[in-house]
Amino acid sequence: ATIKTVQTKPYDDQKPGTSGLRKKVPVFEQPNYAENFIQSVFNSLDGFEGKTLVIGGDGRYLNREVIQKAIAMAAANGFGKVMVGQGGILSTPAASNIIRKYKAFGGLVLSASHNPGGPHEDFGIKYNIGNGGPAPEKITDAIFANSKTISEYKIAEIGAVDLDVVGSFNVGGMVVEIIDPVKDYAELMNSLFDFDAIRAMFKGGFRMAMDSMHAVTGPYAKEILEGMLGAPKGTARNFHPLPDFGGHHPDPNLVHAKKLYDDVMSAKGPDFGAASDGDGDRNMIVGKGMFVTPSDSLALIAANATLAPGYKRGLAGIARSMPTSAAADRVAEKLGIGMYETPTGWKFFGNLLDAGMATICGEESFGTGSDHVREKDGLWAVLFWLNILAARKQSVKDIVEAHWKEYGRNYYSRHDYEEVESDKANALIEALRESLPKLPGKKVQGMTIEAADDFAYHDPVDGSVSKNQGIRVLFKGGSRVVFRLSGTGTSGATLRVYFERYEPDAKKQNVETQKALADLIKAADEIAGIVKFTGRKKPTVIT
Ligand code: VG1
Ligand code: CO
Repeated sequence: ATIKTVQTKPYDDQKPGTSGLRKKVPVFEQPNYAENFIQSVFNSLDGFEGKTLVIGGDGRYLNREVIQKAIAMAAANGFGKVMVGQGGILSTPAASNIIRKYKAFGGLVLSASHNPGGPHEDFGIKYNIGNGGPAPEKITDAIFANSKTISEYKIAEIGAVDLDVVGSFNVGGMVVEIIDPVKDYAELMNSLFDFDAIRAMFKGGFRMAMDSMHAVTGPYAKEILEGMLGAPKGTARNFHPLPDFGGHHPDPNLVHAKKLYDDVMSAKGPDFGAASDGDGDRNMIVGKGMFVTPSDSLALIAANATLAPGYKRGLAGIARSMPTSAAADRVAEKLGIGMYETPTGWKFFGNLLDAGMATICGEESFGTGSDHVREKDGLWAVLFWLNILAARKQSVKDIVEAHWKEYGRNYYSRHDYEEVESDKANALIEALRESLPKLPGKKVQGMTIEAADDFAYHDPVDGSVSKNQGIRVLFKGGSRVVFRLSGTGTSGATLRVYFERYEPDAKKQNVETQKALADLIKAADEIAGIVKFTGRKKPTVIT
C-alpha cells in the first residue's frame, strides 16, 4: 500500500491526564487531532518495528473511525501486526490481557471511561505498554512533548478494514487480526475463580443483576454470567454497548446506577447487584441492605482472597491510591504483608505488580484489580465477590458487618464539585497549599490537625518521584480529608474532596455515612474555603 506522509500542525492541549487523553468529541473531530496524538504516541516509542499493537475501545461514538485511523497509521509506522477486538470492542482489562497474553508491544485503548459518549460528549485515547498497563509518566510526558512539535504523520492508504468478521488478513504489508473480544478474558476469569461453586450457587436460586450501563462489559457479562455460570437470562442488563450509552453516564455509582441499587434493596429484588463503567474497569457492588464502598471492597477481597483458586497461594502485598481509605491497610497488617500507597491512577500500580510486591490493588473510585492484568477490572471484582459469596454461603451484609467488627469500619465518602471554573479551583488549591505549614496543631470543628502535606510518591521500584498528588489533612485519631483536582474531566475543573473516619466500636458502625462524617465535611470547608472559592453550596456528586 502507498504510505502517505501528511503535513500537520501541533495542538497544544494533548497532555494525557490521569488515564490518557480525554476530550469532547468536537475537539477530536478537528483536522488531524486524533492522527497527531497517535503519531505522537508512536514517536515516543522505540523498537516496535515488526511487532504487534493491540487496538480496541469501549464502543463509544468515534470508536470505529479512530480505530480505522490507528490501523492505517500502525501499518505506515512499521508495526508487523495489529490485533483488534471484533466490532472495535475491547474492555480496558481485556485489552490489558490480550497485550500480555500475546506478548504485544503495546496497545491503544479508545475510551473516556465513565464519561458520557455521543457527538457532543467525550472520547479518549490511552496508550498501554507491553506489561499491559497504562504508560508510565515518563512515556506520557514524552507523548505530550512530541504532540507540541509534531509536523507530520504517516498513514497507509489501505481503505476501510472490516472490523466485524473474526479472522486474519494482510493489509498493506501488515497482518490485521480481528479477535473475539470476550474469549481470552473469559478463559482468564475461569482460571482465577471457582466457576463450579458459583454455578452451583446460581442453580440453588441465588439471583443477581449486572448492569453494564450500555457500555463495553455487556458482551462479557452475558457470556460469562449467563453463558458459563448459568445465571438466568435477564441477569445481564443493558448489555448492548451503545455509542452514547443510551444517553446516560456509564458510571457505576449510587447516582448513575441508582435503579440497580433500588432494585437490589427492594424486597423482591435480586440478592446481589453489580455494575461497571464505560470501558469495564470499574465496578459497583451492592448486596441486599448493603452498598459496599470501593475502599471496603478492596479490604474485603484482600481479606478473603484465598477463597478464590487463583489467589490460594496468598497475597504478596496490597496497594491502594492515597485517597482510598485505609481499610485495606488493616488487612495487610493482619496478614503481615506489604502495603503501598500510590497516587491516583492505575499507572502507578504497574511497577509494584511487575515487581511482585503487590497482588491486589484498589482505588476509592470503584476500581479494584490484581496482578492478573495491569488495569483495574470491573468484572473481575464482581466475580471475586461471587466466589466469596459461594464459598462463605453468607450474605454480603453479613460478610461486611463481620469484617467491620473484626477490623473496625472506615467511614468514607467523596464529594465532587464538577465543572468549577478552572481559575477558581486552582486558586483554592493554591491557597490551601500555602496554608499547609500553618495547619498542624490547629483546631477545627473540635478536631486537632496532626499533619498536613501535599502528597509526593517515591516509587520504590524505579525511584521516580511524582509530586503534587493531592493535599492531605490528617487529624489526631486517624480521620482525614484529602483535596485534589480531577485529571480526567473535559470541561472546567472538578474538585474532589475525600473524607475518612475510623470507627473501631462495633456499636457505632451503623451510622449513616454522611452523618458519621459531618464534622469532617464542615472542617473541610473551613480549611479550604470551598464555598468561598467555588461559589458552590454543595457538591454535584456524592459517592
Ligand atoms: C479518576 C479516578 C481515579 C481513576 C481515574 C481513571 O481520576 O479518581 O481513581 O484511576 O479516574 O479511571 P481523576 O483524576 O478524575 O480523579 V477510569 O475508569 O475513568 O479509566
Ligand atoms: Co473506566
